[in-house]
Amino acid sequence: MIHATAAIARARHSGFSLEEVTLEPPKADEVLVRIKATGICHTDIGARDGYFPVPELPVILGHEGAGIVEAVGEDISGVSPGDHVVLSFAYCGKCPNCQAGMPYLCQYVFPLNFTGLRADGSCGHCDKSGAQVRGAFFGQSSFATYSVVKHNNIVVVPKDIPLELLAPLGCGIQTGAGTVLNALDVQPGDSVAVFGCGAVGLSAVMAAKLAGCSQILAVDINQERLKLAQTLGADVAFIAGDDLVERIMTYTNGAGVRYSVEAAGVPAALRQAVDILSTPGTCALISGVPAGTEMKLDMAAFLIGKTLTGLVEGASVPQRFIPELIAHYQAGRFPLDQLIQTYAFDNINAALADAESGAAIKPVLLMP
Ligand code: CXF
Ligand code: ZN
Repeated sequence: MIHATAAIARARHSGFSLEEVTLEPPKADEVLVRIKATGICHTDIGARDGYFPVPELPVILGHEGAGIVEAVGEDISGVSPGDHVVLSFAYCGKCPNCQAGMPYLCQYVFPLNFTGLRADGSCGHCDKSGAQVRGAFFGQSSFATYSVVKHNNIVVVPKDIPLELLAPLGCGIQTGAGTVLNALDVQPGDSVAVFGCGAVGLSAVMAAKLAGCSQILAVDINQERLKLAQTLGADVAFIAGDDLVERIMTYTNGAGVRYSVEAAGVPAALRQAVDILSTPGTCALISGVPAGTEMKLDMAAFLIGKTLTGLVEGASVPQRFIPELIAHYQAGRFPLDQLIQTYAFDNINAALADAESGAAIKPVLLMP
């Protein structure tokens, strides 16, 4: 058995408790990773609070882990003990969507990422009393000092970049940047408006800058975040409000924007993100809202060439896209370090509170 310390979610809307747990050692197709850093994403909070389909508590959450490989099962190749790795979402690799190069649309995305059980239905984690605790959240449950993962979760990364900077690439940063670079495939000269300047939205801003967009508009309710968006590449910042559509249409001389990204998780913001589109124009809906959240749109607008597309994880193949983003960071074109605030692992509840209040953009926990 592997002995680890994990932050266990035992109750909705409550802090996590740090406890000693045991994990089953890696099977033939699994890898044991010593987690050194992990980001906190709003999906962790949503899963704890019952907005995402994790069937029951207790559970070990966390899905932006990064660490060092300690052991590999006998069927594993391409990853060795000592490698630095970033962990991303789980996918089966075999279903038609995975085979077609779209692992983010894996047909088993919910069972593999949200049930808290491994693909074979086993649990793998026990607490001190021997009771089972769900793990395998996004195939990794990285709010722990050790994680046992499948090959598909793993991206091998350079050893000379601190793991705390790389951890959030596994979800939040890849989601925002991938939306702009992989899904919308913006071109130099395009205009893009980003709604919501959290880690996902700011990653979209950085990606739009990287891609050479000529007009990058940032929208948020928080002035500080808007200032940061401008430092990271936004040309202009708009404080959110009922008259936003009017203000953006005036700013764009009535033309609207070619692309918009809804990363705020607010139905009214989605409506505005569609209303400010030029024709043709495409809005990407990427915020993780609870199932059942409804939106109201003008149907007629779509007749004249507007598109609304929804996507997860920035339509990324992590093993390809994360190394690309790391290369951009190394070249000084993608300053992801600007988003990150670190906390000691045993301070996880303060980090969670700062994520919920918005005091921290991307809290990253440092494991001992
Ligand atoms: C989430 C976004 C909302 C749907 C499930 C996946 N991605 C990661 O946090
Ligand atoms: Zn996430």
